[in-house]
Amino acid sequence: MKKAFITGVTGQDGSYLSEFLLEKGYEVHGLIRRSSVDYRERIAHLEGNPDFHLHYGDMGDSMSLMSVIGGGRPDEIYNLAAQSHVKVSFDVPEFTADVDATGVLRILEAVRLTGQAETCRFYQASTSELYGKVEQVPQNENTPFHPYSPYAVAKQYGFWITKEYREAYKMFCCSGILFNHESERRGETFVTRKITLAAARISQGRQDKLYLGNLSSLRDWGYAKDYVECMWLMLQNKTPDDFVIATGEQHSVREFCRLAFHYAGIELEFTGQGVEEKGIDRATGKVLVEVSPDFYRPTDVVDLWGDPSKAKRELGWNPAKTSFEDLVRIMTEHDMERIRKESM
Ligand code: NAP
Ligand code: F7E
Repeated sequence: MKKAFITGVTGQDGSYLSEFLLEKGYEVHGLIRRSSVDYRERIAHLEGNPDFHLHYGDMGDSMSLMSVIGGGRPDEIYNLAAQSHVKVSFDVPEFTADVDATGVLRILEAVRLTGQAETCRFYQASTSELYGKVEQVPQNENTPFHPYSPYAVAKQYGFWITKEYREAYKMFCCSGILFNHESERRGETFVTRKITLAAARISQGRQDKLYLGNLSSLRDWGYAKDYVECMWLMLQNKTPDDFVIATGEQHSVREFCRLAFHYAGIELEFTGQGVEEKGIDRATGKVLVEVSPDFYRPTDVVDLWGDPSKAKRELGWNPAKTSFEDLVRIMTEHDMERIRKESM
């Protein structure tokens, strides 16, 4: 039985990856932080499974990482833990650097210092945010990085230290350069989930209006459930390498919004520009979406579009499993049901 250790196990990706690995017959160990509210929503259904184990620790605490990694001797480590919100990284830049940059080093050193450099395979959750103020569209593994937020700068360290350990110590270390991936488990302050929840609430009379930031921002949005398979595929490959994981399709925040409201039964029409832009309900003429500069970022990444050819060719991964339309529909239908239940 293979043993996997997942940091960030309570997050969107950690929960899907745990399910995926348990189904493959792995013994799964996850790192959790102590919190005053001890309900771990995304993995609650897995707790009690005899092959699923949780360990207290923190990405900022080397001793806990050494203890779990040294004691458990996993075959594979998936480092998904991060302060993952780009806008929040402007408010907590030092914490973001500690967790998202130095945290990666702590894990790699824990593997090396406990004598597992030759046996343990390591996956690092890298990100399309590395391309930042993009220098090429679409982006592939050869596109230069231009990180454009404290989050992205920290993640750039994570990317390079992972590559360094691969070369210096011949460790099996891979980075997945994942473009945005969403789901019904996505954190509620990321733009997609904020929109699907608001569309559900507005259509059921539980909210009046949705305020957003840059509606013209472009993203390559995929389904998180499809993306965790790729993390695993990278660690089963013959040689360690880095891969772009994306759908190869690009859409704006505005398009996401229009489609989510459509699945919630409202046809939106956008008029105006910049902060004056509004999303109006065609049927009633009511303004349902407005722009608020509160959601603007000091520097924003606005043109992400991934080229997943290498992952398709070398890992046999299918980037077209879930279409953009299906992703928006799945998320909106989920949130329509959730709000319906909450309103009962
Ligand atoms: P997420 O839902 O925000 O989950 C982040 C996880 O990290 C949570 O389990 C969180 O624990 C944990 N964490 C944060 N700080 C920690 C600390 N100091 N010590 C231990 N654990 C800590 O993120 P996600 O969307 O699943 O993303 C997973 C990874 O992929 C992240 O590294 C993210 O930066 C990266 N990524 C995400 C995307 C995307 O579109 N989703 C794209 C590219 C890369 P709590 O539950 O206790 O907060
Ligand atoms: O923003 C714009 C915003 O916060 C997407 C993380 O998983 O993916 C995620 O980072 C875009 C940005 O995700 C609002 O300005 C407009 O241009 O959903 P987001 P993100 O910043 O792309 C990458 C790949 C990661 O690695 C990260 O961990 O949408 N936007 N209006 C808004 N964004 C938010 N959050 N809220 C708004 O109201």
